[in-house]
Amino acid sequence: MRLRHFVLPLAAVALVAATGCNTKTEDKPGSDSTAAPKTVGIVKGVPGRDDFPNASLAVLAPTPGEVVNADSVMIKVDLKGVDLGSPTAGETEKGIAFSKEGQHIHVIVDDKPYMAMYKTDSFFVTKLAPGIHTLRAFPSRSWHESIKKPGLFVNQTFYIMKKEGDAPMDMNGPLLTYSRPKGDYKGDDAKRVLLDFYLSNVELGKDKYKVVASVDGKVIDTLTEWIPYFIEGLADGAHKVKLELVGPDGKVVPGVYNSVERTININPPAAAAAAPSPMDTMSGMKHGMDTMGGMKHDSGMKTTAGSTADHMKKTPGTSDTDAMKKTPGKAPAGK
Ligand SMILES: [Cu+2]
Repeated sequence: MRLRHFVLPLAAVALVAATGCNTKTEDKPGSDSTAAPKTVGIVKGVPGRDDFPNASLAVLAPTPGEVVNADSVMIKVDLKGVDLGSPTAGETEKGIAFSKEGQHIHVIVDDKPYMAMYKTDSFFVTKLAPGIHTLRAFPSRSWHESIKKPGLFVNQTFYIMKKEGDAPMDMNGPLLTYSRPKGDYKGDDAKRVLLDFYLSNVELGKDKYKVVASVDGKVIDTLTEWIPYFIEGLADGAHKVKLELVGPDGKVVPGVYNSVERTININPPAAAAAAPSPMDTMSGMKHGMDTMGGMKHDSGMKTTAGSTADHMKKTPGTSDTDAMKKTPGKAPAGK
């Protein structure tokens, strides 16, 4: 009895000492010290609920193969089954970045990062070079996860000023469209960064096509499912995220869009973040800012008015005033 009493407190002391020690070692790497190296990993996400029965997307302008006689083009779409600007149910519980302006369409011109489109009929893309351009578009949830369903991906070409040039790749073959991550991520949003892409004419699988994801030049994971993923463990600073479509033969599928690398910023310094802050989720997207610039101010409208009028003339039945009426005042804030 006496011995037991003696041993117990000793054991308790030992236990406390051990626990204290463990806690200490656990605290060290897990603390917010930036010196601790982070391991970058990719984890599978749970695809967002399909709340979009019978949804469809079509681009009304420019029409496929249209020659636009201006260096800017107004993109008009017909979107059914997805309410633009509405929040997606569950957005606050995801613990990831989402647009407070709600659901939107990711519009991708050529090899640029996507632009977020919140209105179906007042979206200008400006400063386009003469010749051929590719246009891809698909709707996204407010947290930027694309809605992966047949009938929601638009993929077409149009021309600026002259019908010249070929698409930079076979747009009807296996096609990877990089969507996310993009831009700047701050605070809690930076802990889990959505990795999302669109696929056309291709199926992923262990013995099929795959998407190889690299961060800062190092392959992190080979993705065999068309679902959203998350990149975790990104240290503060700039990172290069690369997605490559790889065939069953293990080779990168030819085509410039099938191998895309973008730079994102994790908790950028306040000074660097200050400049693009009005764009927030659009930050880091010069292309998008250019695009939206023409829509926000009256002076901007004047810049595009002439070219729009030229463009609209070619479309019988659509008066300039109709096209212009919808734009002023209602321009999206650019997110
Ligand atoms: Cu988005």
